[in-house]
Amino acid sequence: MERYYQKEIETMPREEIKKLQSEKLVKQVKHAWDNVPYYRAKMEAVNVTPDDIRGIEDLHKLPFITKDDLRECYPYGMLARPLKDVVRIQSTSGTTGRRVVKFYTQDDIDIWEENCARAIVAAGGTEEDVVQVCYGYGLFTGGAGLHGGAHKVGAMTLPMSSGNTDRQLQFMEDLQTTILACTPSYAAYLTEQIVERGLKDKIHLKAGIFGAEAWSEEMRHDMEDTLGFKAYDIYGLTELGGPGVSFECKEQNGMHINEDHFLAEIIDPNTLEQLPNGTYGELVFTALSDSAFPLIRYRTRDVCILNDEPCSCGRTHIRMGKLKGRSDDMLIVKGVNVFPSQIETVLIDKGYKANYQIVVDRQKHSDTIDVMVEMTPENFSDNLGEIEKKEKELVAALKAMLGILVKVHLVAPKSIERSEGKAVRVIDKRKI
Ligand code: DLL
Repeated sequence: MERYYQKEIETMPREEIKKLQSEKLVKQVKHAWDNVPYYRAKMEAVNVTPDDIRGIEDLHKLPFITKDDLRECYPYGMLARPLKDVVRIQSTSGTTGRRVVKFYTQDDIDIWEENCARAIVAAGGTEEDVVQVCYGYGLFTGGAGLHGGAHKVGAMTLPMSSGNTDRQLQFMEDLQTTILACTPSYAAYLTEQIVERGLKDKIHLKAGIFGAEAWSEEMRHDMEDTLGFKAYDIYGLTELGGPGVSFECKEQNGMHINEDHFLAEIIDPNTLEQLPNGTYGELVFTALSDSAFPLIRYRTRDVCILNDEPCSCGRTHIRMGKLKGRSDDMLIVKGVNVFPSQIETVLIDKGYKANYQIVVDRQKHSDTIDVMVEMTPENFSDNLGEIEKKEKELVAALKAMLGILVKVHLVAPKSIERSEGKAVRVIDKRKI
């Protein structure tokens, strides 16, 4: 029987979900208007007041919030509660400009952890489980979110944080970890190490909860086939609290959005018009419950599709498809849109692993794209003729997928640096 963390909410009829969202939206808009002068000014600029918002059908009238707004408001400009009510912050790494700081009241944290608990239960987790959390702890939301979620489920939680692979594997074996939570690139590295060190029979994993970066279906199957467990996707972003905005169920076919807390839209990033479900576009979220940091129509830059068809797991919350990438991760090479995930799909399909790096450059006014791909121990060769043949095969497959010619360089196994957190897949020298 399918297990739920909050069955009543997770299986609520759609009409009721919409009604709940409408009620919460009206309150949230008023809360932001009353307490965030910056947001009030944004609403006034488009001649909208809280009285104009009577339900989710009026959402389109509201202005968007972007990362630039958050940077402008740094650090306290979006805070909607007095500091005495705030108990925590988490933050982005801030590699591209000012950091984003997200504030939480205790209620905000409880809801966030419950969202993560829903994800763990949907992946089969119970109080019998041993959950090894190797997302980074600290300012990054991954560690804290899954840690809090695992506690709420009542599972035994291993607060490992990322890195120190020897220790990760030792604990995984000794304490018989059943659920692994980390980025998919670190999961792939751990999988590789488990095989290499001959530990497969000593590992008891039944599920993985992997997110924080894009990963392909092929990568999922590769890990699942190697370790004999189920790998589930989980999505979230710091601005909305962290992981647990959405998560996969046993169907592994899209991530259920926790719609009692998040209202999702897909928009055309150019016209900013709402798009119907089933169309690719930019994901926009309104946080319906966040009290300290109430983001309304926040543009995530993530590109995906929404699916409102019923799911056989019984959850009624809408699903978002695997992310195609971020609109700001999307490379425009020779005028063509290229997502790293498309390249990954081809590589894994052709028997390689997700150990690759894409280098984009510009020479004589023309873009170049080079893909370094690690050979695996199974398809390794040091015969130049054979390497060239394999490279040509990949060039042809990538041309078919992307429509442009890319250069492929097969490199020795283990020569591309492994990541313990989010992997660095793209080096765009045009921006350097
Ligand atoms: O990555 C939160 C998180 C932690 C999610 C652990 C899942 C697991 P940020 O560092 O703020 O927060 O990065 C958010 O990461 O806008 C997406 O572009 C990307 N991302 C997150 N989850 C996924 C996923 C955390 N499942 C940004 N698939 C988001 C693809 C993802 N991309």
